[in-house]
Amino acid sequence: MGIISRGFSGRRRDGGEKLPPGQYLVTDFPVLSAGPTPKVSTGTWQFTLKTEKGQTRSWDWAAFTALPSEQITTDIHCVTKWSKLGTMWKGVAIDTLLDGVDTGASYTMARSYGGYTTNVPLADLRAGKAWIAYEFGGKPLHPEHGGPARLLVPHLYFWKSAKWVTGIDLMERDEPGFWEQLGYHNYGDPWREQRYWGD
Ligand SMILES: Nc1nc2c(c(=O)[nH]1)N[C@H]1C(S)=C(S)[C@@H](COP(=O)(O)O)O[C@H]1N2
Ligand SMILES: [Mo]
Repeated sequence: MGIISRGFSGRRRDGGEKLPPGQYLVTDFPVLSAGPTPKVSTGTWQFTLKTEKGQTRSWDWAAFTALPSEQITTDIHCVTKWSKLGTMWKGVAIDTLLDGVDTGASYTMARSYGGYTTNVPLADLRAGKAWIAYEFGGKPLHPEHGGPARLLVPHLYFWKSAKWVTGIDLMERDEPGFWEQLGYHNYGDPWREQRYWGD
């Protein structure tokens, strides 16, 4: 092994670089929404986990924010080519929501207030890889960035991190979500540059 370290936070998947291929660094936090920001108050907010057999578990805001939470520091990568390093979030791990849930599903669909959907394999939401985040930079998540709460799946392109999330459906068969039907890659690994169909 060499002794030269190229990154202060360790090796990345390509062997040291922090930016996946084709990405550039931003220091601001761009807002990318396919439609208007839905008005969702914490008083009416609900999150529902639904299994492939139709069983549901729901939390209101008080119950959700009483769940064990984690601080997450992570890089994020948008398919429009901006990346932001070291973003800081607070949220509930999907593992926590799945604890004790009986499922044989391999796929999921995240559903948002306003109708946005995105599909993610269940394995990509497990093992400390994804959260429902409700704070950014120590403050409540701003509505433009998905507040009250959004899905955070930082190892995939950021369109998979559904803003204003209100549920996750567990599914036996995969289905494309909103952008995935419109030409975005079904999986979306930034390190393999899976931006569009055929990548
Ligand atoms: N509900 C919803 N979630 C969404 C989107 C959207 O339009 N609606 N856009 C996606 C895309 S393409 C990106 S890059 C990120 C942008 O998140 P940001 O606006 O907080 O940067 O949210 C993702 N989640
Ligand atoms: Mo995006």
